[in-house]
Amino acid sequence: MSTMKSLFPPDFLWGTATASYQIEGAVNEDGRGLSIWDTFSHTPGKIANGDTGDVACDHYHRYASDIHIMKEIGLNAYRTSIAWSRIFPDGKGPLNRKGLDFYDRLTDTLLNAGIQPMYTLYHWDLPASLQAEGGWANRDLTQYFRDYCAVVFRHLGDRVRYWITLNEPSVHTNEGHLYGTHAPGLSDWKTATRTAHHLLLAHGLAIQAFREGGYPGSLGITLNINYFEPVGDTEEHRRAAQSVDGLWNRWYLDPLFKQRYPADMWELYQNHGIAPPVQAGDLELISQSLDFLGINYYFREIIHADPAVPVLEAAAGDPVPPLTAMGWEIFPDGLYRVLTRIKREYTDIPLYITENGAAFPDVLRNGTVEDPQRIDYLKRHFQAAAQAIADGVDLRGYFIWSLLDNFEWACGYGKRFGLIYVDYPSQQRYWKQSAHWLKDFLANLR
Ligand code: IFM
Repeated sequence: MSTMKSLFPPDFLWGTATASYQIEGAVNEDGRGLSIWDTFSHTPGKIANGDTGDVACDHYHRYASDIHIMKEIGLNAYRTSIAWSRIFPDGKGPLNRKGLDFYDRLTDTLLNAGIQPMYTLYHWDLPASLQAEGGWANRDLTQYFRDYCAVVFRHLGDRVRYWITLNEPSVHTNEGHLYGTHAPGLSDWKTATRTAHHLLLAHGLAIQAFREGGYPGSLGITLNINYFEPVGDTEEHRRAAQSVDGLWNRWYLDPLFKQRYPADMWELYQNHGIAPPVQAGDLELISQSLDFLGINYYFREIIHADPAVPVLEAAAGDPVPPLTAMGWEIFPDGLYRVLTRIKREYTDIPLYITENGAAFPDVLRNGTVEDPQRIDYLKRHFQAAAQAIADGVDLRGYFIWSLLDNFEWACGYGKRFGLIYVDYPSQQRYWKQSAHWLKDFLANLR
């Protein structure tokens, strides 16, 4: 670990990451409108155990003590998201001042604690009224998103130094619009490819609004980039891994950094009649320069050719243990490979790991959780990040998912990703051993 000390620069951001619907609760308070996650989670059968984000970690009321925990751990940054439907309850139209007030309080409390906020403008909680207008398949949403972002920038742009337009557009597109496991629960290729294109356009319009306002901070996007490897070195398996990489990674990286959709995926989608309608100027808008790129990394998947799978003709094999409670393979070298790939194939702009972490079957005993697996997980991923820095990657920060156990989407509260254990009935917070470990790690860096 001593080698790590010299490898992470002194101004490196060390934070945790969360998202509005997963922690805030208070869904009916202070004029918040419904989001697609409210409607989805209240639809029977969609979420494990019938869980909803109605109360979640009650962070809306407990943010000050949660920030106190971050300070105690020694963190200097915090990534969370702004709930669009708190600001515009219907996604557009009348502004809800009280929604902005919450993020004002949050921002000022963070800054007073010496913690830099990094705000994501969209972490999947689309105002439900906009879903009623067709959701992201409707191109008009891109303008509504721009208008919402412009208001948030105007309000907080003087104080917030780090902005992220979208969180993981690939996961929102695929889980929400292709596989139907996330809100809004749709399963349709055409809707999915339109959604992806419109999300990227919305990102482009948000950049425009930010640049026009001349705000002092920096702006990026967060992509979920996992590592896909062919099961064997044959043409068919290589092609299968390439398609999966195309669906999840390149469909976003290429337009953002190369101003075009990947030719192989475009051809595949055209052959199936599912390519999105792209208008003149769209790709220029999408590929405007960014100040940084956020990477969320979680796992490796080993891919094989499978002619039975529609469109992609590819599937993931059984993950290789050890696994997290999500069933995800623990593969720290994948983080190194993803970071160095981005530099090699796409961009030299600063990178932040905006999410990395793991769920394990944590049990609260005597006021704490013994979670050696999480400590080991973090150590090994920190080492992979340090190696990437040593090899020239301009990595500026690392955000652990997550500060608190929280609402893990379709898995509900059953999967615990936090450094801090949340006893949901009492809303008591308990430090897991990993939180103590992180505190020592950070103290030793200084
Ligand atoms: O909880 C999610 C988060 O919302 C987005 N990235 C992955 C995390 C763990 O699944």
